Amino acid sequence: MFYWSETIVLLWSYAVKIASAEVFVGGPGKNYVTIKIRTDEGVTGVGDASINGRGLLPATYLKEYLIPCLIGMDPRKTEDIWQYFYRGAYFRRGPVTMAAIGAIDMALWDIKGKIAGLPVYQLLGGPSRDACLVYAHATGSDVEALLDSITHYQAEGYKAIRIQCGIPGMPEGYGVAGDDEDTKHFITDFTGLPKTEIWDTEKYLRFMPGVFEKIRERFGFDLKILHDVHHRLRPREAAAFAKEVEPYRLFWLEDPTPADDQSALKLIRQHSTVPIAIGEVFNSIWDCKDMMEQELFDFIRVSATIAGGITHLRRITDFADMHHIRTGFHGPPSHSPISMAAQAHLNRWAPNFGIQEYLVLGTPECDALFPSDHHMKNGMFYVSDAPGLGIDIDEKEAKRYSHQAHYHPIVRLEDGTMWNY
Ligand code: CS2
Ligand code: MG
Repeated sequence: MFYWSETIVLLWSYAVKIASAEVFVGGPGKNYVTIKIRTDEGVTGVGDASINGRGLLPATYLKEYLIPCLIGMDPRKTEDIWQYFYRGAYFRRGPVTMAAIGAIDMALWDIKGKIAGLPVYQLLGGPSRDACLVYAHATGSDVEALLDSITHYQAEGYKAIRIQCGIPGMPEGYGVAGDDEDTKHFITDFTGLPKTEIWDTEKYLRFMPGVFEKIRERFGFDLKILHDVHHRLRPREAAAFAKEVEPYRLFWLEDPTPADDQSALKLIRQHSTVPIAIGEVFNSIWDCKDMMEQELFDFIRVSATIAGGITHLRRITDFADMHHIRTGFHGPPSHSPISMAAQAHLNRWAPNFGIQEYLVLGTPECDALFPSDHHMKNGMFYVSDAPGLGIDIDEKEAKRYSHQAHYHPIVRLEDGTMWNY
């Protein structure tokens, strides 16, 4: 039997081609880099390529090198297009390349979902859970301020909270709130050169365990607490610290050592069972394959934005699962809500989901720029059931913003030696 309707659907789907792609740079107080791809049938998809402090690079990579090749391709070939740009670059990997490939990949999954009439998590294998646990950031310049901040987030319903505390003698430190909202949300100074922060490992190691003790005294052990060392310790120091904080039962200890040293975690593992999270600076499975095989950590922190989009994150997630590693994808405010949406679909699917960092600002300006009905309730993220990623960029709103150069702070020891931010 010959069905005309099926033939028309087949003809339509065979004909689909990428007609155009546009890159938008900027956002409310942010340098979001967004690609919007359009097919010849008018179906659109969006992706995020934001790199904090280096925003123009992925935008240029997309505009000058990838988009010219993309026009005319079949948008449903997510895997082949990913391989085309990854293998085709010859000089592989690196955050700029992987962010540009990742943004295209997110947009193509978005289009694929819209063509199929399904949310992306259904295309990945369907839901493994109804909603996904997220963690918020509590911070204080001293312990009392930190305890107040935890109380605030707990009252909002968060079950998992990252804690960062000012250290006496180190007035400004990573993740510690200043007086204004900007510092709290890590928006670095939009003028001038990088600001300098001072770090002292001894002061940190002496003070920080007592902070965990006070948190447990005040909040008990039901609250999941996380902490980010932000690459500051040497392996021996990190091993001693991890051992000392074991009684406070952290959900995770993040980036205890510089993430580029693949063997630094071995010493920590030999001395402590504290769960380790690492990977927000990784952009490829090849940055962590050996560590995963050796089961040196417990949560993988890669992001869809820096690590090649949904296609590559799915591959890393599956490999992680074989080594008892759960996901804890990076969710900084410098990545756009499109990145959060892409990760939310992976989170809803992944059998080895762990937790999601959640810092999207949710201001009216941000919601106007990226309309979606993904939502948060009681510390849980609920994924939209709209076909595709369930998020868009409002092109008119996008025209209001442009790129503004800014830097991360840099870190020096008290004697002036450069250290790790
Ligand atoms: C942090 C990041 O979210 C985190 O865990 O380590 O906020 C990191 O400092 C920024 O992404 C750097 O741009
Ligand atoms: Mg971190």
